[in-house]
Amino acid sequence: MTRSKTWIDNPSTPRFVPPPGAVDAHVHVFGPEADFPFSPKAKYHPEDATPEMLFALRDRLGFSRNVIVQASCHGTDNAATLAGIAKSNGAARGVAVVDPDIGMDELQRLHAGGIRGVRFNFLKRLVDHAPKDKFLEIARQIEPLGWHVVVYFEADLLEELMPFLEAIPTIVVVDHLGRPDIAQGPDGRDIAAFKALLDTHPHIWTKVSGAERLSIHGPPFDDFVEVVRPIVEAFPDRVLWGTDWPHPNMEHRVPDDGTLVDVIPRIAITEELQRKLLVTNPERLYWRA
Ligand code: 0GY
Repeated sequence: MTRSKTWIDNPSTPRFVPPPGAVDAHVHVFGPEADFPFSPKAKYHPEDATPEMLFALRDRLGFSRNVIVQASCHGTDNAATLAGIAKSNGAARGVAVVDPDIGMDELQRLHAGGIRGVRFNFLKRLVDHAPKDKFLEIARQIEPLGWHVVVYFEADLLEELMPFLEAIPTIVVVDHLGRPDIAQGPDGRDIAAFKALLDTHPHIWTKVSGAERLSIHGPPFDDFVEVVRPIVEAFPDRVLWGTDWPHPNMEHRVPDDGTLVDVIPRIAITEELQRKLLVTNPERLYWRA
């Protein structure tokens, strides 16, 4: 398999200047493969995207901190994510992917290494199995640690997942707004169903990320802004934002991270909304202790 490269080395410098302490709350590290081989079950084979590259990007974009989310290509071996956090001098925390038989000792080890959540991935193109009963077992185990759950699914699964999401005893953060069809517009079926979910479930948060994945028309992502700005304004205390660098599986449309950052002041139009989105909300989930 050819190794895929899904990021640009010299993204533009954004016009938007993030507030002090800003967190890019959805990034990954890949490898380096020589130290941290990919899972035999990985569905893509990326080039190395190292912590050093991540921190250089963070500085270029004007962010202070990162949340490193375990990517599916590393399976349930969180070593690359932990190594990234360890190299950050306290400027990164992480989200792990774990098996249900993990046990409290290993969870404590992950906590000491900066992990503050677990991710459940429902995308068939990324994982072979998404066992809800096992995921709930994991959610019950991580609750006493004060962690939360990150869930990645697409809009057509939302209705089926409702009882599962309701049964999770911790805060739940949905990746990329549950991937609505943006072509339906701000009053479309998908985003209306997702908004109803947030309206009726105060424990559910969302990452208002993924402009490059969800937009039909691409930069400057007007269609994404039109759909997502009302979500930020309706749920200002339950939203996070991330670049999603190094943008797994985006080889067909590799984004410019600077352009992505310039979407922020268009979906969070006041300084207060920007501070909540980039500082206060991620601090609550990742830097409480
Ligand atoms: C993302 C999106 C994707 C990949 C993964 O864990 C992963 O491999 O999350 C995707 O391909 O949509 O958020 O990174």
